[in-house]
Amino acid sequence: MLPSTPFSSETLFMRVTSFAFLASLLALLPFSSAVSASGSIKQPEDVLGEDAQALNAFQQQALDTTFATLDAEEERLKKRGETASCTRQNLEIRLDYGSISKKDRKAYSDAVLCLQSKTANTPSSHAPGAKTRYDDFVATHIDQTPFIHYSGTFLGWHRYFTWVYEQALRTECDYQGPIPYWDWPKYANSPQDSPIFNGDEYSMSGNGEYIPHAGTVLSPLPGAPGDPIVLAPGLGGGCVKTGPFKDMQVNLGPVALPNATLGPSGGLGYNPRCLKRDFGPGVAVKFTNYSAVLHIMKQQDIASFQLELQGAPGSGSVGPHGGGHYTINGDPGGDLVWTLWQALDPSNRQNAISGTNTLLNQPPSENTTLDTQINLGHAGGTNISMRDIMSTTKCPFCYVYL
Ligand SMILES: *[C@@H]1O[C@H](CO)[C@@H](O)[C@H](O)[C@H]1NC(C)=O
Ligand SMILES: *[C@@H]1O[C@H](CO)[C@@H](O)[C@H](O)[C@H]1NC(C)=O
Ligand SMILES: *[C@@H]1O[C@H](CO)[C@@H](O)[C@H](O)[C@H]1NC(C)=O
Ligand SMILES: *[C@@H]1O[C@H](CO)[C@@H](O)[C@H](O)[C@H]1NC(C)=O
Ligand SMILES: [Cu+2]
Repeated sequence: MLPSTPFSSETLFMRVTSFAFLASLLALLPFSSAVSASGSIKQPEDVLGEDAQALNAFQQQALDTTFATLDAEEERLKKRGETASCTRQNLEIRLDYGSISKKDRKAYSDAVLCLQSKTANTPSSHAPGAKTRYDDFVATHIDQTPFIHYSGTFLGWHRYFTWVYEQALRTECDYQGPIPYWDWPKYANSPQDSPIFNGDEYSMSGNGEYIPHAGTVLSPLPGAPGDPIVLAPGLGGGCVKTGPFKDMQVNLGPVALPNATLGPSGGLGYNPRCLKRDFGPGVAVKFTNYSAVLHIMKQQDIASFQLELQGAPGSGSVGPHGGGHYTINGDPGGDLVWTLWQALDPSNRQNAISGTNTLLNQPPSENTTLDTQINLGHAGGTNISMRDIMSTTKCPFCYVYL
């Protein structure tokens, strides 16, 4: 259930795709966006602000509930002589990039580089620009953007997408660990100094070279309510010259980036160029700070939750989801916040879905339900129903965020 909107569907599409992702960076990042995890591996409690502490408390509560649920399920099956497939023992823990060892960070970026060195599964008749297995994921996201943002499948689709990407890193590139995530608010003041983007050999590469430029302006339609959203310019703008991805060739896109013309074949054509980035504290501080993320966690129903996460159209906010995109020009997903939010009230939230099968219901489509099927095209995975991806501790998944 999405509110009526002051934007035309075309503008919405442009606006959403512009911050929904930058095709070039899509799969480079851990998709799971971030709320700070428990204080134990993060800053000590006493240096955390009130909002960060409140988020930690939510996270603790969510974990306690999840463990209790897992134990109860294990016990229930045991009584019937069956074994649970997801238990405390085999539960995978997704950690913040900065909380894993340097060796593991290197293993992760190596695996992504490996995926970028393998031949694509996408037929060139479908996406001539898809050259690598990594590109398969980018192409799928480009293909499906009109159905997977501001739609009922938004959260579920990104959860499954992240998981299938993780599987590809493991089965095709020998990656062992769980996929790390990017702890947004923790690094909001200075993303360029965070372990994930500081440009050292253990990072996911740094910012683009600095090129003086103005900030991006996202304007609503003439006559529409709401002021243009002016995003502060970042500290880069040019090609990435540091870290593991300094020589990366981006093949697909761009897709509706501000000041960039649409790439050939609607973004699916071959358009080789360097990897560019432009992040800085301006956008991150404004949209991905602790109070912004806390605000989302406090939403009581799924419609408000996912709307606030993406930024309500016309509200002047791009939301933490959009803020994350603009900060790094990648897809930050939202699985972590959704996972936490669900666990805070499982009986009401586990299976809650809101929205239709198209972006802001343009063109009008059916409501998304538990029976709605999603698929990831040539990226991998199977056709799977929303019902089967609502819990991160039920098959095929078995993970939590810490
Ligand atoms: C779709 O969802 C909306 C909002 O929850 C609801 O008002 C409407 O009745 C639903 N339509 C159908 C056909 O179920
Ligand atoms: C976009 O292009 C306009 C006109 O060429 C320029 O003034 C502005 O600085 C550009 N914005 C960005 C973000 O590059
Ligand atoms: C934190 O985020 C909220 C919501 O986007 C914003 O209104 C507020 O100004 C931000 N705080 C800072 C210090 O920028
Ligand atoms: C999966 O879904 C796609 C698109 O909805 C459909 O074209 C395809 O036939 C389905 N594949 C299977 C194996 O059901
Ligand atoms: Cu997306």
